[in-house]
Amino acid sequence: ENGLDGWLRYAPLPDSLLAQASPLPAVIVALNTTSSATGSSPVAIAAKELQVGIKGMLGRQLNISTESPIFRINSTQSSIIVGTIAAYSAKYGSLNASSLIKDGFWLSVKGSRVTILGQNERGALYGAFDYLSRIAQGDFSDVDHVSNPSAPIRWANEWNNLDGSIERGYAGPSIFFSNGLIVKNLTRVSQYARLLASIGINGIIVNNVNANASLLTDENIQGLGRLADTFRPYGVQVGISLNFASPQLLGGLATFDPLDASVIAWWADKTKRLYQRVPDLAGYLVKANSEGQPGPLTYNRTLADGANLFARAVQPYGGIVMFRAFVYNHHADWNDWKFDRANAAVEFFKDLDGLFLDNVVVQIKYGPIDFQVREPASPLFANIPKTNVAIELQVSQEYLGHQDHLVYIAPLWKTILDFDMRVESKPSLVRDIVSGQYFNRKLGGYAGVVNVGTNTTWLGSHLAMSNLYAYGKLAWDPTQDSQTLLQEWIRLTLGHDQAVLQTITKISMESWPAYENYTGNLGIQTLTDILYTHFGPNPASQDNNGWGQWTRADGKTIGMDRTVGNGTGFTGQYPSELAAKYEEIETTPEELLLWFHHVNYTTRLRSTGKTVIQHFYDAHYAGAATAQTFVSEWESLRGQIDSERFEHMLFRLKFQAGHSIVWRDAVNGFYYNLSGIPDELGRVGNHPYRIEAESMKLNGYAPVAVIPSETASNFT
Ligand code: BDP
Repeated sequence: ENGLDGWLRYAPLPDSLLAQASPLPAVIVALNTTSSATGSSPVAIAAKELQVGIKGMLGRQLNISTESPIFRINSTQSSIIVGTIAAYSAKYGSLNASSLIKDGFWLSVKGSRVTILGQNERGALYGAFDYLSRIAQGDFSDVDHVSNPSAPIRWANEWNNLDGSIERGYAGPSIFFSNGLIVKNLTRVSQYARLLASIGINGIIVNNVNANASLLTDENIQGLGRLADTFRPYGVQVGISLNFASPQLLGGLATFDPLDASVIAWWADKTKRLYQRVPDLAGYLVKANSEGQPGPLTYNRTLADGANLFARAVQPYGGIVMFRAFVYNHHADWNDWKFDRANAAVEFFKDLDGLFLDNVVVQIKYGPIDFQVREPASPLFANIPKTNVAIELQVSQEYLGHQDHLVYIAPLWKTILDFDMRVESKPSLVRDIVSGQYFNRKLGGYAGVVNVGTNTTWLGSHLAMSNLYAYGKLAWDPTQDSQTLLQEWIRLTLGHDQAVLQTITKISMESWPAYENYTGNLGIQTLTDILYTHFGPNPASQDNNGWGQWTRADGKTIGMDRTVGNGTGFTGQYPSELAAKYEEIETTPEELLLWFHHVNYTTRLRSTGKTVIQHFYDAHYAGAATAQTFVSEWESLRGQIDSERFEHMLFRLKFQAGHSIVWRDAVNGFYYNLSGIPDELGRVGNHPYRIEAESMKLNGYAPVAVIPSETASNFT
């Protein structure tokens, strides 16, 4: 199996489960469709999907009918009815569906009578996928189940460039673009749409946040139209990232000032052309005044002026603007101990609260820095109650090992979604803020940076797909448990074998803690190469540059002092209860100690009594040791998983095992060199089994200086 179908394989159920299957319905009745499944609408797709899924899993060929067989709501005639509440009511008499909200569905299974009704067509499709997922997991029980999404915005962001490359993508080139244009063959796009729909994703931004203005040429607008036509039957609306300077770069205007009349007219015209070709365009995503991108600050206009420019343009068409809060100075002064990049989002956005138009949503990365292995929840979520917000999560493992390392990220996301901001000392969970519910906002939700590529595995690794699955499912219902979601995904993707279930559960649930252990502990962030690749160890690169992901490590001390009392003042951005908690070392959760405080390497941890440096050493050994077990655990599944997927993952897990040792020794060696404090267990810097390059006889090789030195043989 090559992974193309992801978790939608519809593999034949094992006999033991087949035996439990309830009697099958006779026919699939597709409401809302005029001719039988043509693939042109969500309900038609739902019917087809039910037909294919049931055939695959249960071996029965059902017919699709657009007409009901002599069916009455009370009859015992068996069938699967799929469609909208409205279509059902028109045909069979009205139904009370007041508990359904947009995109929601009702699934009723009573023996062989199955009714799947959506509040809209998209909801009907989600209901069909839900029913199929139950069958695939061997669940044949009767249900009467209403399911509504937690939030209206459940989008994927794809950082694809028009030349076909993907920023922070690890699975080959783009499925959307090549050579500056939209690709001709959209088969992969349709397959991706299917996967996204099955996890409730209803919007997709197809191009990089670092956007190229030439996406807006007439030719590319036609291409976007073809993309949108391909996504539409799956209920996924297309949106695009904009380059703020497009009126100048593409339009030839002298300015891109958001308050200039010619600029406003230019955007209005472009927006009109876009909506002419894509009437249901989801809207725009904007990265402005960040990492060199143009924005309104160039003209002394506010970020709200910038966002509202686009909000007005898309408003007549019902579009929305996702405006990113990822705005910060990347030429910061490292010598300024009061400067803190983590402060930037609140500093830029707090005073703008209430100034954004109603169709603007501020898109906030989960932590104040940038997708690190551990961050506190961004305080911005608590600071702009009069603004719609969405949370930005990253499925693509930019800082988490590029899909070459197994890291199941849902548990990390849950630490943020379940986080209580204590706004006015009341329960105020991040998930309730982003849904819009807590501050009573109309819009809100989720943006996940996915970055799939043309590789048949979509993400470059079969196991990494559990992250995409969990992302969509959490956006739908963030109260779900990450292990439960993982196990659903395992059953759907790899079948029902108990050893497979248990082993993959074990290694996946251990993977984020292990990765944190061998990369960066106690909230110091992922100690990776910060300057570009974001891959592999490079603790030295974190400091002494303008990027502001600093660790402030020297010979004796480490960590960012973010207190109000003595540091950068970041703790003061949280509501008072949390601000007080993070202000003091004693009450700061240990896993974030170095995020909030600058301490001696010899400071002792409350939990274990170990020094910070010894904790580093021990955690790196423990994390790398866990990663070694992933290989043997996986090998124990030989024969239980098809060889293609088995070998593919074995290769990656072996790489991870080796690379975790590189991480361990590089990071430990770095801090040992810096602090001069030996490892109490005598391991660091002492690896008798290692053969250093220096001890080898060189034949055709010459020594070179390796940067960073700690990744070099013998650290030189
Ligand atoms: C950083 C990435 C960079 C993105 C940026 C962003 O390294 O490639 O452009 O975030 O989110 O993490 O805008």
